[in-house]
Amino acid sequence: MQVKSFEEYQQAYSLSVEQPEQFWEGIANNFLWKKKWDKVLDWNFKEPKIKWFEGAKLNITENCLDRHLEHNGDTTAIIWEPNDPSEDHRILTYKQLHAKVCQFANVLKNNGAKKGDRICIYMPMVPELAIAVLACARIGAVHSVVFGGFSAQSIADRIKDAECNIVITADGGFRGTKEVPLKNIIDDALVQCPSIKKVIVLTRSRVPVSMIKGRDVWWEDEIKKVETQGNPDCPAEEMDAEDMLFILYTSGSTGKPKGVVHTCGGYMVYTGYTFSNAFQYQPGEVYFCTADIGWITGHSYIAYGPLTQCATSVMFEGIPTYPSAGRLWDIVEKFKVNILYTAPTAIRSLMSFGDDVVKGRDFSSLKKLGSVGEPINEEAWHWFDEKIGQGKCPIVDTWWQTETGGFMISPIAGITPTKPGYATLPLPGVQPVLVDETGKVIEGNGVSGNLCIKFPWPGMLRTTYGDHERCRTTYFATYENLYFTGDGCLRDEDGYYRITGRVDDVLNVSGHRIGTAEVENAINMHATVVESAVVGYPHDIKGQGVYAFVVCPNQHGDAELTRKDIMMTVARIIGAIARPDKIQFVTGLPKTRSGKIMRRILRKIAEGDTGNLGDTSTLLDPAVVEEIKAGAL
Ligand code: 6R9
Repeated sequence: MQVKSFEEYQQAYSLSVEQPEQFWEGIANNFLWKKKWDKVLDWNFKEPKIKWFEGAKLNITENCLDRHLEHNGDTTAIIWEPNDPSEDHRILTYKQLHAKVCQFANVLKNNGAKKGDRICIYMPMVPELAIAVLACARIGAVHSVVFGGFSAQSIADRIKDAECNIVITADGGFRGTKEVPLKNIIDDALVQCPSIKKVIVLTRSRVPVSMIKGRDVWWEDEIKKVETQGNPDCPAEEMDAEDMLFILYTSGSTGKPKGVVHTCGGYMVYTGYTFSNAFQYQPGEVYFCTADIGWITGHSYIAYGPLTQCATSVMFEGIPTYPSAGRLWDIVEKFKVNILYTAPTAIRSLMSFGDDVVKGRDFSSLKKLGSVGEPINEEAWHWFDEKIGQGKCPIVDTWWQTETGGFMISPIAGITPTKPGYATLPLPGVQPVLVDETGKVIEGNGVSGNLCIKFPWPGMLRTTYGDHERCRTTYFATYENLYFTGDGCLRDEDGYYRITGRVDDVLNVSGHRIGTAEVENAINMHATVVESAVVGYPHDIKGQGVYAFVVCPNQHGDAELTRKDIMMTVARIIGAIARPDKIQFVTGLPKTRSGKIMRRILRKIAEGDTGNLGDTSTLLDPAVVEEIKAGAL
């Protein structure tokens, strides 16, 4: 499955374009199926309809676990490093992970879970999170993992949208110096969610929590019940390749977050193939992805992808700056990490602590580095390359999205010549095109445009949960017969791709996707706010910061207090991750005569680029611009 040279990459790429079905069939044959497919691919981007490996039967957990047991049962699957370095780390071999997944799958069954049910998971980064995810997949239940930084309201929205019937959570979780009261947040969410019949609570921080009779049960008690039942195994549910595997909510330019749906067969093949190739994973290597399982990166490249390849993964509960800015390097040294996959925002943040933190460190185990989540600036790229990689580790800058399921444009480690800031070339099976505003395909090199993909790949989203039309209009209606990514991109003279960032109203704050409309809605819910407009601005560490222009004439208390009230409102409605970095109070927003907010102007002001604001003649009240400029933060 792994290409071994640039020539092999080119051959694989050509085959994947000329005979995609033959190409992917060859890749799929490397996996374990209960029954093979009748048809490799059936598709159109009009509806859209995307079906890969139709008629095939499988269970992804047999590919992640069972098939490794005979020869690699004692291989380490997960090395878990706790938030607090004085707490012991944990190791789970494939055999142990398999046993725990089966056990918890039986817990789910005992609590009424069935194939097709949607189960919400809101947990800290502990091995039980991976176990919960895999246990759902084992019995054919659809998981919907919600990142621990989201608010009760956001959780409730997601539970209602997917009509979940079970929640898996923990009493609390640790992140740096903070304790997150997960169960309390769930309790707040569930006030709005009558569909939830059971809440399974893992003990982690052991803070006092309310446990409601008949609804809430402790994870550990339920495991004991399974043990007394004396049935440690749980046969894997037979799934159709196109059965739903999971839902993961992500932000777009309008409305509430949408539930991106991935299915069993194609997603498995795609994450396994891309993990194996981009990182050139070799047996025995220790791989460390610093993401949280609550995001797609954790789903595809902590949980599923690496496990299908029998990899050894480090899973980290904490944050890179706790207890010191050397924590990631402590972990690299402690477990002799060979592959480190992290985000530009983490790199920039660690850079800012100066070279002392990296001086004298033993980075000799590192062989390959990876970056994901946002464009990596050249300064961060070079620092990563020189200070961490010691100039000897290829950096794979992997461009992809929640919707794509896995890597799309990325170097293959040690094989594709890299360039700072470039995601380089499409992986086999990926056919990118650049289009102009009118949808015309831009040919040739040395060009830029909006990034689209013109042919399906197995890991792509199939729909948005409960609203297929939304999937169509968001991704497939902007340009005919193309999947539109929402990203701008340039292709240089060598045909290398560089992602330049979102071209829609989606912000990328510390690698997290946040919709400006979502933040505006939250701000507008504050009692004294009349209206608001949210834009991004360049932020040294986060990549982008959130800048809010807020009309709020009747403030209760002084401006500073009102600012804090608004922050609190956003934290309550969405979660702390969406809190504005800057709030500027204004008397009005720049609007056209038809009432549209001219965001272009606000963006420029937020960026501090007020020299030339362009044409403001269509504004209803140009004077408001002068006021906003004068008050810019
Ligand atoms: C995997 C993930 C997707 C958006 C995407 C783009 C940005 C991700 C990138 C990158 C430049 C990279 N993005 N990786 N931009 N270079 N290597 O992050 O998924 O959370 O859905 O975000 O992130 O703008 O459209 P997701």
